[in-house]
Amino acid sequence: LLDMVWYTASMQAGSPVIILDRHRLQEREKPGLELAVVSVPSYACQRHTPLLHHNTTLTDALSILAENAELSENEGRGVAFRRAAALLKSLPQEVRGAEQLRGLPCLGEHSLRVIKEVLEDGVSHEVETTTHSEQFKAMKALTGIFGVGAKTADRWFREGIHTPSDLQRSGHTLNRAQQAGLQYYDELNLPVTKAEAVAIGQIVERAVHAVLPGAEITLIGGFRRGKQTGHDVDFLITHPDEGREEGLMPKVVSWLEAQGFLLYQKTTGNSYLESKEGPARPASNMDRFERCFSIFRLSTDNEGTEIQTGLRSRRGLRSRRGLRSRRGLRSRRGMTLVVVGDHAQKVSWVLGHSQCSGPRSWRAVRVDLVVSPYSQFAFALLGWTGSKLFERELRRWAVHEKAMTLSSHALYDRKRTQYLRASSEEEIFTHLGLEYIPPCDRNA
Ligand code: DCT
Ligand code: MG
Repeated sequence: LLDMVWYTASMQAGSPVIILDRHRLQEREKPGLELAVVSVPSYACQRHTPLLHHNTTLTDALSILAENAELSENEGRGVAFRRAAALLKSLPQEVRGAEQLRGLPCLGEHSLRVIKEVLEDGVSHEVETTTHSEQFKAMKALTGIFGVGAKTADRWFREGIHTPSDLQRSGHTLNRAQQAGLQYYDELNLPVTKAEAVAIGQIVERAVHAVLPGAEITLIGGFRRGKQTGHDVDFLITHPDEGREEGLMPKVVSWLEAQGFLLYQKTTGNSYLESKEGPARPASNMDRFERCFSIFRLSTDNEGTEIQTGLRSRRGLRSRRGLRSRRGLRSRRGMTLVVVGDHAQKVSWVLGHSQCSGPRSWRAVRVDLVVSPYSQFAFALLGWTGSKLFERELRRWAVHEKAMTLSSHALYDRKRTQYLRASSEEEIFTHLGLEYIPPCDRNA
């Protein structure tokens, strides 16, 4: 029985499926505990979804179709594939036959068809066609440029632009984010490792503590869920004395820029005001925290934990090489130096990507910084830990099952017409009537 970790208790359509939970089975071995059976709930925020699971072949196939739907701006279809994939990720055993899926929630007709095909033939025709499609490849390549969304990519694709190189040749006017996205394209599409995230965390901590001692910095996003790589690094910053965090970001950004750590940054101010916001769900799921989208210049030199600052190396370059002009200067090692950055007095010197002829001692990394008032910290932490689908499911659960509105700022109870305060994620799960799911099990 212990080997039968999960099974469908009833083959009758519509009846709840019973699974034996592996964790609880282990618990059962402790004397005095009853064998526990649990049903597979339909909201991802009711389930434990670990990072490593047993159905990657199936979830990879569904994720490609989800991505294609999202790139085609078919959000509903994308979410349907993501929900189906998330359900499979939460199962404690590999699915070997479609009959095992009978009665499980979240599996729409289309997803089931794809799953059956993969189980029977090893591949799905639709997935194969998608991955080989010129449009899908081009849309992935173009939206892989920082600052380029599906709408813009689609417009360019229709003009015959399929790759970043095509875009470079096209002579299109690009905004500042897109210029940086193109300049650091290859690096920004390389996964960021946990070690790099930790190194950036040390820099962020130095910057934040330099301008606001006592502030707290938390690594959020995928790394908080236990991922070993990510597409960016996300940090949440707060201060126990509410109000001290106001206007923090411009000071942090100035410190980082002065030290030469930023290749690009765009800061937006905090526009959330509970009294004005009202309980209604914001039009967009985007939160209104003070936020900085940036590209960091991370040293890859082996200098132990000491990170070389950009300023030091820049000063060194200038003085050693006697650089006078600011554009297109040739260094002694034959590398071309290119100037980036907004402020003439805070110019960052970087080795031109295409002209670089020798090894470089740093890489570009996408970093998101978010500042939250202390009283909203638990909501911000929950909202920024992800996964995206887990967050979506939490908000859906709140609205449909609890008549509540959840955002990264607050939780509002529509029946009691009041905000529900919380100082920890656990309290928010309790308000929502949900079992607490730790970050490592939010990988839906
Ligand atoms: N988020 C969300 N909805 C979005 C975008 C983001 O709820 N539309 C939340 C969930 C994750 C968090 O913000 C950080 O976003 P990302 O960095 O995009 O996600 P990630 O899980 O950290 O993924 P990666 O590891 O690739 O960075
Ligand atoms: Mg992230």
